[in-house]
Amino acid sequence: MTPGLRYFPGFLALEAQRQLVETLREAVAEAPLVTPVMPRTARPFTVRMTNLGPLGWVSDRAGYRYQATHPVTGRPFPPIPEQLISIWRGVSGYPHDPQACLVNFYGGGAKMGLHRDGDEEDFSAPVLSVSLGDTAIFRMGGPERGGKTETLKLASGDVLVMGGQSRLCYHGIDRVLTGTSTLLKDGGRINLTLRRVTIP
Ligand code: MD3
Ligand code: FE
Repeated sequence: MTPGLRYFPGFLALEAQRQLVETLREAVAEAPLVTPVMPRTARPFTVRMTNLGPLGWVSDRAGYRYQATHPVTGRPFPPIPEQLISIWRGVSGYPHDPQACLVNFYGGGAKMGLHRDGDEEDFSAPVLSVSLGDTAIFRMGGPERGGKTETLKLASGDVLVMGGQSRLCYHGIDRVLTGTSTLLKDGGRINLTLRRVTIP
């Protein structure tokens, strides 16, 4: 495994997962999921997204960036749930709280191409991911595009921490295995990524 990548399978018990989904339902009612588009081409993502916390990651014709307000409602994003902050404090090993929680929703057929997370200023902070709902095939590569890759199944309740060298490695979601979880009423997968954006 890539140095700096830490995997915690089944980190969240079922009750904790249910509690988080309930909190997310309320947050998404306030800050609805949007279908982002790729810069320049305006090609839509298959993943729908929203954010929690003081900053949110958005993609539109103009580019990728972090901003303080929801791209459709113009309102600030709801706060990052305490449950997530406490996971971050417990496993990130980073002395400052996360500033952004990107919420990715994968419905039928959604995937995410191989990419690097490069829109943050602070690469010394890890990225922490929490998976909920259907299992995903996650692909992890190295620091260069075209290098060798390996896959890992991410199931509901799994936590992944990308620190050190893994922080700038290529990664993506090949596909989601429909019907592998009953956590979400209408199926699908939610991935939450907690991030630091600015230098402390
Ligand atoms: C490895 N999300 O939002 S989470 C993303 O499941 C993203 O929705 C995927 O990639 C998802 O940017 C993967 C696991 C993950 C997140 C960030 C990483 C792996 C990472 C950053 C660097 C290396
Ligand atoms: Fe990513």
